Amino acid sequence: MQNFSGKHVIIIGAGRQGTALSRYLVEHGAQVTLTDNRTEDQIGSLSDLCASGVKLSLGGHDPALLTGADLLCLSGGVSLALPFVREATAQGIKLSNDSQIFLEACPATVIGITGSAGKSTTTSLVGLMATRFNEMKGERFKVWVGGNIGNPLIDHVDEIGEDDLVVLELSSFQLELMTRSPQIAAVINLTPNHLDRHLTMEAYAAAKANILLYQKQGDVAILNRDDPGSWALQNSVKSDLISFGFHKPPGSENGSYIDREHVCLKIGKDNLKMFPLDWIQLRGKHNVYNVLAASAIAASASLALPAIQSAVENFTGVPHRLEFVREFKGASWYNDSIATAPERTLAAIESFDEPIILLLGGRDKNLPWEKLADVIRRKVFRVILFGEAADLISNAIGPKKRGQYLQSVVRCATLQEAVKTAANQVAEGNIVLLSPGGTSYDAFKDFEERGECYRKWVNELM
Ligand code: UMA
Repeated sequence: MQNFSGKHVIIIGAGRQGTALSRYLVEHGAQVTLTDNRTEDQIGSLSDLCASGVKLSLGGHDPALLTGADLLCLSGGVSLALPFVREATAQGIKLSNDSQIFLEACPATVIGITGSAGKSTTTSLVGLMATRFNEMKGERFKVWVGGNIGNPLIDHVDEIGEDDLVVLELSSFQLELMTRSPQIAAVINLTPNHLDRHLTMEAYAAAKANILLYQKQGDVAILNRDDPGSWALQNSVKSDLISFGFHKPPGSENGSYIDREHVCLKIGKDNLKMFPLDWIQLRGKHNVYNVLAASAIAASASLALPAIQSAVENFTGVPHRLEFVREFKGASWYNDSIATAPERTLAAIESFDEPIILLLGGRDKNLPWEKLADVIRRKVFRVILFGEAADLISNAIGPKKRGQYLQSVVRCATLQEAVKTAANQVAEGNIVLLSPGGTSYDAFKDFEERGECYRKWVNELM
């Protein structure tokens, strides 16, 4: 639906996506009602939106709003299983969201990036590669980076020109109901995540597959050869496939890989040495994959090699993702608040060789903890648990076994208490790592607020 004039649109969720979409739709002539479970006291002032003509219906979702509605738009945090959404579907009201409407309206080439982990790092790095390329070309176009990374781009779609380049991070929540795919679409990995929302791995994978399903001939799909979840999506590829992985793509396949300590690219019969691995400034094997992914994506968007090289050399990462906070008591303290699934904590642990004091907890998403618990027993020196999932994780780790590397598991009520406990336990040469494995929603607005609080409390330690 692209002519919104006079259409009755209901938007659920007065967060970043919902407010941005409300502004866009009202400017395009729609009659917009924004509804949220929370009250205005809880959300904060929405007077600017009201002044622009958006109607508010707060403190719940009144089913009467659906009468006469043409379209219902969902924010990422809103489940398709919500009774209000089910009722709309039963009444035949079309569902959409900010990303779908963005892709329908955007005149530029869009690079869409999704995955279970590393989306924001890969999106930011591709954004930097595109920016460097643009600088080298004399800034002839604009680069737009946004989406699930934090800033919905729907607000800016009218400013975007045909020759611009968009790098868009997409979540499974956004993809779940999309029927439009970006011209360049990457699924960088696929491991269990958000199963509290999608319920099954099949449903989660099906949501992710939508990034590929609506591509056309001439588009490009990017998949990870070494990740079974991503690689299994080959059946959904409708376009040219470029892949990435540690080993050279076999036969006639194209993609990025590692050879003799260099990231390389194979396209047809050509093998290009792109840059040495030691240019990568990020820690961990998972970040080497993110760089391989970004290099394959950039190459498929025809970004020149010097731009790719310059971005890799200068990229130091994204806040809350294995972010170095400070040295204290001779130990290095890291903030990996983005790790809201056990798999992500696993990747963080694998990034260090030093003794780790791990701050673990938050809210569980109905994910399995056993694999992480096993690695913790073998590779983590001390664990400090906090938040709602503390008991669950403690049970998964189990009682101390003879000969295990893990020395202690301590339980704290809050993250702040966990930071103080870590400060008492820490010794020179340790790594103190907040990589919680659970979401922040038991105690914080989101993972960013949790990461910012952690950073503040760590910086206050004396
Ligand atoms: N709400 C309702 N009814 C409901 C559920 C929620 O009214 O049944 C309301 C809440 O009261 C709240 C609003 O909806 O006011 C929250 O919506 P939201 O959580 O979608 O918040 P936004 O600020 O719009 O954030 C969303 C993304 N959030 C989610 O997908 C959960 C942000 O990703 C994204 O950065 C932002 O849009 C900009 O695009 C966050 C995230 O955790 C960081 N994403 C997940 C991930 O990366 O794994 C998917």
